[in-house]
Amino acid sequence: MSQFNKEFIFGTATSSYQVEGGFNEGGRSLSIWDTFSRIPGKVFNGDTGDVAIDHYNRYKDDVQLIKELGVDSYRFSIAWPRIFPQEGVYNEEGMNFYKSLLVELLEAGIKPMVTLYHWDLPMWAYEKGGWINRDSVKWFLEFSEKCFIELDEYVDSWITHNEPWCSSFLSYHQGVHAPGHTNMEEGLKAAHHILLSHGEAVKLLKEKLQSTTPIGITLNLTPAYAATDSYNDRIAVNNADGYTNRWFLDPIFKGSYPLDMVNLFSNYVHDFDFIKPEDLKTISVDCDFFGINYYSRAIVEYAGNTNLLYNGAYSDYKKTAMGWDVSPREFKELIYRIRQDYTNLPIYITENGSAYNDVLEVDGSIHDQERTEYLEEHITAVRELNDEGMNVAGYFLWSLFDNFEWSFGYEKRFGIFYVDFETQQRFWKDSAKRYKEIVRTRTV
Ligand code: IFM
Repeated sequence: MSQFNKEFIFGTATSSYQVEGGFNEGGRSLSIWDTFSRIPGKVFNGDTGDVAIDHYNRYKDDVQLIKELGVDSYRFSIAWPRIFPQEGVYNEEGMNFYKSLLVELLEAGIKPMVTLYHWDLPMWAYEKGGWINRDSVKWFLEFSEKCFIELDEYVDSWITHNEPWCSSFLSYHQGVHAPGHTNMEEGLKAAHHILLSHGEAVKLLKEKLQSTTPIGITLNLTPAYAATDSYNDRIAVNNADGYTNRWFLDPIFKGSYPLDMVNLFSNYVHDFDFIKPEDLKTISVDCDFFGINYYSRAIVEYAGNTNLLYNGAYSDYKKTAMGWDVSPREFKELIYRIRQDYTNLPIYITENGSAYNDVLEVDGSIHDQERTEYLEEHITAVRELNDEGMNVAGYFLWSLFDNFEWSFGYEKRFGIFYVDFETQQRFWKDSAKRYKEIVRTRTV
């Protein structure tokens, strides 16, 4: 049985809005998620991130848990409204929170991987048009520059954006995430400005600030498979892949948008003038690594009555509590494809994990066998990929804790630590114990 080498990074991940709470503490202003979660019907059970798992106040104890878990690295994100509660108004107290967290991690021997944007756009930015306003690139740069200047010395690697597909299409086209708009043109503009802000932030760190800290972007990629071999289902799979994966991979790695999708989108979008001539050069700037979040494959079939001509189709795979297929084989196929079609950069799996309906036993144990199997299967896939020379440099389990799962509120538990949301007590699930063993022995 082969082992992970000493350089391989095992980590775990969270994001600011999902764990911090302290929504009105330390000079933080409101984000789009504070507002969206208060709109009846947008989030399951009316849950909000006001308190979340109170990581803002409990971060020291949480870092001790990460240390006990034994992982090499911890990935977290910075809440933009803590740093710039209003346009152009810097909040030192907010920055000090992240400095303290970083110092705590470093003292515990844990490498910090820091994401700049994991969806908590300040309301002041939203009120000026949010990501559909090209000025969002300027606002994001002001925020990034301050974070780079203040925090770069503590940070092991930077991620500009987490899952631009979610912060653009899911948020501005499908309306499932904040701010809840349902307009395809807005989705495309948001995606473009988010990608552009990524490219500009990378240039800022490397060229203006002359930093050598590695920086990259994280995409959520969902390999799509056709329900049948029919010609119609082949169109469906092409479009699903274009909308979910290629619309982001192509500009980042090839410096162009896929023309088949431009063609399809042009049925619904008036003009593409928001894409300026130099933008794609900026978006395809050289990075140091590529982050992939992988959860599941998708099976799709032709649906002539939909804008993109596809719908999700039936699959007989076993499912997580999100209804997502457990699909480690397709995970490997995705990485082969990235290597063949897109990049040789080191890949970090910046998220991978599963939600299940956990039961807290009276003795404080949680026997989450399905999650344990899920992580074993996916980490085995990573090891096999590396045995085949695919250069996966690290794996971050999502998530460290049960937390605010966006429109599902606290209903879906992704953590390897169970959180009692009433008492804020943390409990080791069996999956956390198993992950600890995998990390310690560097074998699955
Ligand atoms: O919880 C989310 C995370 O914020 C982004 N990636 C997917 C996770 C599970 O849905």
